[in-house]
Amino acid sequence: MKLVVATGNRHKLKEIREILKDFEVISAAEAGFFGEVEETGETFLDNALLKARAVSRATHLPALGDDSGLCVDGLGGAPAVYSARFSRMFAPADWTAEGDDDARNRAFLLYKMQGMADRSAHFCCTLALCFPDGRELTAEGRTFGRILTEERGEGGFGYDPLFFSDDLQKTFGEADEEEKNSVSHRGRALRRLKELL
Ligand code: ITT
Repeated sequence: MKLVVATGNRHKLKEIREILKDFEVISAAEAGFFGEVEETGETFLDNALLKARAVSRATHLPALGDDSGLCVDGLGGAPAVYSARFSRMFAPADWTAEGDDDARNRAFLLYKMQGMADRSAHFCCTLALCFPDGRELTAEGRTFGRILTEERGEGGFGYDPLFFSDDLQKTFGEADEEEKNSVSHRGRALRRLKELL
């Protein structure tokens, strides 16, 4: 089965390709989609559906949307759907940090969690697979752990170097791709979706 991944995030695309080895997975650009989908939803499910529907409609192919994020108990579940935009949306004007969005988000998370004793957190991934004929499948995966006080490991992306996995007993930044995919929110959601298919 051929499907388009409705993401602009190359790390997500790589993980999805690795886990859906038995599918023909193409990027949105390879399918001729260069648009931006506005993520106006308030839930992972809303945003996953927005992305998948837009790309399926435009390309006339089955499209997979992935909306995911980190939920920190001590922050009331934040940043959740705002994970990618965390520092851009919520950092005060006098807060500064170096690096790309991922590095700045990690630095802002550490800043927000200074002195916090409860560091438990989970990643959530909601997938929506939308077909050109209007059929839709959705699946969710979670993975639990805690947020360290400093980064460990160079692998992965986003918050991975700060997320100490309960399952792996190391950070996702220290894990290799196969280890991360075997327990990650995205791996779990994709395996559930395959069962549904
Ligand atoms: P698309 O919307 O184009 O798919 P995005 O990166 O904007 O790309 P999201 O809106 O779903 O995607 O935001 C996901 C953010 O959550 C991502 O940028 C990371 O900060 C974080 N995140 C999600 N999955 C992650 C993972 O496996 N490891 C580390 N951080 C992750």
